[in-house]
Amino acid sequence: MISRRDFFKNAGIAGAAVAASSVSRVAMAALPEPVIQTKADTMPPLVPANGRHYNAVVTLNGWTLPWRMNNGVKEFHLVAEPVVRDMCEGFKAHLWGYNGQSPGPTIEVVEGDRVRIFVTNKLPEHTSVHWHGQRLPNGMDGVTGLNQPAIQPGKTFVYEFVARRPGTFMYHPHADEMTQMAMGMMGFWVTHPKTRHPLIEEVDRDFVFLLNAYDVDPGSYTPKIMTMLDFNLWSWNSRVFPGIDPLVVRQNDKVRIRIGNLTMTNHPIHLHGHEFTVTGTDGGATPKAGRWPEVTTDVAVGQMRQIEFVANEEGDWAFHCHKAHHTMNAMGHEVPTMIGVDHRAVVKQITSLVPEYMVMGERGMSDMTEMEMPLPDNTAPMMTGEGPYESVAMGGMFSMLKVRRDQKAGDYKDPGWYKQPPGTQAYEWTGSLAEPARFKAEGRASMPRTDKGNEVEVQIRKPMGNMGHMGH
Ligand SMILES: [Cu+2]
Repeated sequence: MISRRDFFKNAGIAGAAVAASSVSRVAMAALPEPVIQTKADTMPPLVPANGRHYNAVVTLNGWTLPWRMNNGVKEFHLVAEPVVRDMCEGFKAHLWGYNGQSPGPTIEVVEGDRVRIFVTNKLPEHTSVHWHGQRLPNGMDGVTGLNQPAIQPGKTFVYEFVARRPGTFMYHPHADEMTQMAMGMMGFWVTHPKTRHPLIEEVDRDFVFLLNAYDVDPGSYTPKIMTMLDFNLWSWNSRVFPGIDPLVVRQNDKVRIRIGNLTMTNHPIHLHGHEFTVTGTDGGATPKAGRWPEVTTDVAVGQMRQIEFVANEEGDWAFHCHKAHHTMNAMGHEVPTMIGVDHRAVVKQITSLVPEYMVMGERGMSDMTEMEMPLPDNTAPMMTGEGPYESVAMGGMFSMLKVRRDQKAGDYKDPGWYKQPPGTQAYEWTGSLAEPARFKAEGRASMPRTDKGNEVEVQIRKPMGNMGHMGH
């Protein structure tokens, strides 16, 4: 992560949108110049230069779109276009997104703001933008064919509405959705409350990200858009571990994390070391009576959740999707389970023929971490991530909450690894070991079956005919 000054220096920002005061009246009649981001770094919060003040959010491996104020209207310019996204070191994906990145930039406004969004289509096919969760005039809802004609390639449409409801939202196309979302077109939207809100607390750190998934064959660059469930890259903001930045906070900070799910399956998001409450969804703030402590919350497809907690435990705490397959990167799922199978003899024979041959997973899959098998040119290692002790052996939807006593307010810089105080870390037992006492009874001994009955032979007929592909 880099400083805000570097943000403007390095981000390749194309000028005018940032400094509204220096823009002439002629320029104000024209489109706001689009602001483009070329990097996948987590940008510091974009402190509002005008309009009502708020505590800006931090987009994980992303950024917030600057606006210009035009006669009291906040004007944004989104450009839908093909982008190259660094999904992690050594792995680039050819995606579609907005303003140079996938996901697109986060849009942050204040309740009651009048917002005008110019959307320019630089894709090879038509698109539109749906503002998920917003109260707005029907003609601004963005469903192609239903609410508006499609935005054809090369055309620009204008959406304008008042951000009426404070909360957590997202935007995405409502035109060829299967393709366009599988290609990475989506972005976050936060509407801050105008005044102190009884159900929306002020927080010290406010992180946002979207859950997305891709199917990119190892060695290739473009997602397979026909994939319905068997994706091989489970990402946060189009990044996979170890490419996802940690969420860095100061001890005792009040932290909010907002998550939206635009994949094809649910994700139970799990935080270590702390309990949180779900304080809101894309439907609004959760009434206080409906909040209870959790350490995992399921984010279903098309849902958003905002969780809050006080980060009062120092350390590096894992924060991840609890579906074990979602904390891995590209691999073949057709690998059979080999645990407990000794291949040594076979391997010796095969290696004399095929020197690089290795058996996958006979002691579990963590061997895959150290696997020296050559990877194709453009892919993410399946399980990796060098930790302070050894490899974390993770991928996909995994990151860390880093809580530090001496982290400065507003500083999001990675403080490095946490050093456990002496005597507070699990350690190896080197004394003598007694055999564990095992329960001696036979299975079912507490409720023995008295009547063994007659063995019945069961024949199973699988459905054939037009369902024939199921019976194998
Ligand atoms: Cu998941």
